[in-house]
Amino acid sequence: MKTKTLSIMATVPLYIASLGAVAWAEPSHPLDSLTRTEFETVTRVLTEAGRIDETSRFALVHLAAPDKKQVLVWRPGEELGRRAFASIRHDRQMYEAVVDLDKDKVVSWELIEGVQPALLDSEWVLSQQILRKDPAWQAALARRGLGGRRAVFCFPAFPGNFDRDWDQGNRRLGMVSCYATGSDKGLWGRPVEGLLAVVDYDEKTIVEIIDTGEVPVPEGGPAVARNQPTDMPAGGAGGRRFVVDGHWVSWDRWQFHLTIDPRVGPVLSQLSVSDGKRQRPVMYQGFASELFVPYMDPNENWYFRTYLDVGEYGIGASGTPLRLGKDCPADGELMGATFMGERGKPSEKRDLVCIFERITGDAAWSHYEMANQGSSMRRHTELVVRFIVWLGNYDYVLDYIFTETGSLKVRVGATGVVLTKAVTSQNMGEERAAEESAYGRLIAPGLVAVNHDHFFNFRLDLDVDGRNNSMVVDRLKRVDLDPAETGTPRRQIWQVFPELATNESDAMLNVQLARPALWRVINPGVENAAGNPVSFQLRPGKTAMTLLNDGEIAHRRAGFTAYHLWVTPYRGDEKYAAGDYPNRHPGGAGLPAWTSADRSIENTDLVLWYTVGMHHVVRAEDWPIMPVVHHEFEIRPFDFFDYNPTVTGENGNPEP
Ligand SMILES: [Cu+2]
Repeated sequence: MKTKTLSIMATVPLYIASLGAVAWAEPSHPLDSLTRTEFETVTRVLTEAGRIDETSRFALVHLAAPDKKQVLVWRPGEELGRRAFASIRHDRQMYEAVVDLDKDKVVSWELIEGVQPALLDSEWVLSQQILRKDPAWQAALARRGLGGRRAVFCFPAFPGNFDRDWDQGNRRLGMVSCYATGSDKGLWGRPVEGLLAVVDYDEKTIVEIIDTGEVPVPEGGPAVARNQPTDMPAGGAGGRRFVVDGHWVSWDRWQFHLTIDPRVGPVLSQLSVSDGKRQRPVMYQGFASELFVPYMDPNENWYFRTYLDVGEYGIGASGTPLRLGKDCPADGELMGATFMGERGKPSEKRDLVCIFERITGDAAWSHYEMANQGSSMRRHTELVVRFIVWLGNYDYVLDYIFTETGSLKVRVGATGVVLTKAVTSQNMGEERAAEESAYGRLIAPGLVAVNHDHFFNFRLDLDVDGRNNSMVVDRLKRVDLDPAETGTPRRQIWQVFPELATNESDAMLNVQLARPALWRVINPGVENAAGNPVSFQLRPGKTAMTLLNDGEIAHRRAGFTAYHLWVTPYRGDEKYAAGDYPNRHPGGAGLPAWTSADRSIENTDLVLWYTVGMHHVVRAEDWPIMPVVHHEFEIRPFDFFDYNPTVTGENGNPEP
């Protein structure tokens, strides 16, 4: 392989070899998560500086990572430059602070006007309390034969922004709806339909009760939560081949840094692959930047359900604790995280991520050679970083999967309990059934599961053999031929026509079966043995396109769903596809705003934003618990290696 630019390969040292045993408590790399002591320092420094008091609420606290340039040249033993970012609600306003953890100093404190943080833990509690002491609400429950000893459990959700009277003034509002408890049938099949409270968390009052009439609480479905999980035996290749050392994970050719962020969940950084003696960078960072789940029912109790789960609720801190041998194979390894509590006290959440190796039973490749009647086959083995988040009723299994063939697959599994609406119809043969199920499907007596979408956006900061990359769209197009010219009777073929995306608008792309294209991030300065620029391809899998457009305010709030792929020049402060504060935002933030300048994306540091979509028309078999529906995409080497990286033996690669 020929290298045109100077020693890019030397920029990724093998940390694992150099660090030895890393104590969890002490950060040892600039991207390591904040430790308990560091969280405590944030609270102390901001308190001593007079910025916060006991009424302040921490909405988000995480590492303020050093500049990417500094991280890339950092070497073990050098200063880490530890800083924390904190987003704080104080006196009904939002502030952003940066605290220097080495110097115990407030670096910045800024008022951010007109924005709202994600849901605070205390607002869960308040949702119950505000309703419980409101006589009008209790009367509405009593009319339904509920309340008192027939208890309900209530869930807060955010109301979006629909330009209603109470959308003005940036009030801290939630929409609270309830489910009847006291049955062994499971909570989510027993909605208290037609009753909703708009609550003001600052005033601790109900702004409005939306009561569209009583619907009997359905009997619900069989409870599933108490089913014992079945055992998951060891999945490895006999003897564990992966190493977890502090935040660093290495397996086969792969090496990466792994942390768990309270907002986005797992963050994979500085991913690289070994190739002979070189360690070659592939991606600087990747994580789930937003999740949009709009429901498709215009009813007064349902229209606002257009959730932006990452920005409005946060998925990292809602990770399910995983169990070895139950939620992942027995020979996996678990990783936890420390998060800041809203009152400034950190707490540890254990076992949020499971790292494991598995032999899938698939073939990595296979061939039968006719000439010598020999067959060769390579088993497919992969390393999985698993994170499972529960968001009320729904659960998502998020797997980052590394393969020996050099690919990173991102797999999202939707599961859990679908959101249902109580109706009077018990069967589709009944008079009102068609009308009552117009926006969903009757999946059990008295229960309609409402149609909805899931759109998962991933921020993928690829650095293919270094930072200077370009985006190439290889378009496959039919070419009509003239037999008189070619001298053969063939009249049609397809050829590959590469197009360089020079600006952001060239890289707003959709998956289209009728207009096939390869999306590749190339390094124009590095060639493989055949003289082609090295690249990684983003290969979409099953996905869906939104059916909404800018005529709908909920769509404008999730403007990133307008395209499957966006490509932007790297900016450290552009992290979330729907913007920093999507909660109650009127729309247009994030990708649509950043790309409006149509910046250059040629031969520069690129960030890819890819959205995996799913239209969910619920079926009976999704009840009472939904079998996992997987959606997946792959980032795979394309002319990055000189040949199949799993070919062993005389070509010099290690034996499996
Ligand atoms: Cu769904």
